[in-house]
Amino acid sequence: MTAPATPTVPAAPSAPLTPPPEDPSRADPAPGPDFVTPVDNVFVRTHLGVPDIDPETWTLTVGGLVAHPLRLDLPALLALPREQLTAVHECFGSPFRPDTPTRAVTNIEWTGLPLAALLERALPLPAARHVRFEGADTGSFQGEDGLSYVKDLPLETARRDVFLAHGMNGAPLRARHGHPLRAVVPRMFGTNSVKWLTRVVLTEERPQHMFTTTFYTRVLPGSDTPQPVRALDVNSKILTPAVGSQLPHGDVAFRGRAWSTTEVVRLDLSVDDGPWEPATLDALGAEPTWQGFSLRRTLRPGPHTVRSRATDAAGRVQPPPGARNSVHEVRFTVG
Ligand SMILES: Nc1nc2c(c(=O)[nH]1)N[C@H]1C(S)=C(S)[C@@H](COP(=O)(O)O)O[C@H]1N2
Ligand SMILES: [Mo]
Repeated sequence: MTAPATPTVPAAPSAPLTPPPEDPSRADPAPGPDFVTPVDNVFVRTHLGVPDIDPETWTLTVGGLVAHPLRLDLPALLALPREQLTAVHECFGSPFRPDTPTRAVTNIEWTGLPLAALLERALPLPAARHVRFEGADTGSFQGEDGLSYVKDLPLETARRDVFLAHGMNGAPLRARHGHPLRAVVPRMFGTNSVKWLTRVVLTEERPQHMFTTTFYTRVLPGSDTPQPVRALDVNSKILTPAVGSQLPHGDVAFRGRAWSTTEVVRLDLSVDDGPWEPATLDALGAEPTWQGFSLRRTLRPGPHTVRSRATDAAGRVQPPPGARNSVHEVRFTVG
């Protein structure tokens, strides 16, 4: 299959944004005020549906260019030393509309183990350069049948960053979030975090696939070649006031979250087209989580607008409207 430079599909079909069959009424929930997002409030993204997996027969294999191919069943995996990772989890949005903001974002406490623990046992061969991750979900997407969900990363990136999660917020993963095992790639868009993981394959070349080289590519500022959708953008989201809300009085507490691949070092708010003013911003801890921000203002009755703009330690700033991580704007009314 050859990879077009940019997706040629004009509009987003509903497939990537469709809630799973098990809960057809589920729309994107709001992440809420909690630092760790309750599982019920976490968005769900499936391209091929939720597979029916029997945990008794499920296995994970690590193969391809390795000296010692591995096959682990669930008890073997659960018996390995456990670690925790709290990380921001953001959906890139439709692969057909890479410039449209969605701000589907949450912060999750994952339980599992680093992929590196398995790679140490599998012993990658010198020719291995890339890692292919494959989920158990199969189906059709964009007219191609018999697809599975496949992503890839450079071997060194995968060895450094990929976490294999079997728990989410202290409980086993739910079916729709990848039970019994999923990849989690901190500081990257959720599309890289393959759910229902069954196969990890080390290869010399990048796999050519619908979800690796055809879709989920983007042209980043300062480049003219499409790159795989990986690193998060600097971004922020105002959570309160909620979009379109009617507040009883003008003593308003603005609150929200900011995140990036590195620490967000400044968060500015602009109220009613006024100047950017720095909000109080929580520092980034040891883990790749989101950061809270807040600012209080007393406002007159009537319609208002608030915008948020994050700046990260790498000097990246949220751009004006027109980009997927453009400044966030919320309109609300007082009185
Ligand atoms: N196997 C598989 N993994 C997948 C997907 C998928 O469709 N199949 N969707 C990806 C996308 S686009 C996102 S944003 C995240 C969503 O994870 P969640 O549904 O647990 O929030 O899973 C990723 N991993
Ligand atoms: Mo996504």
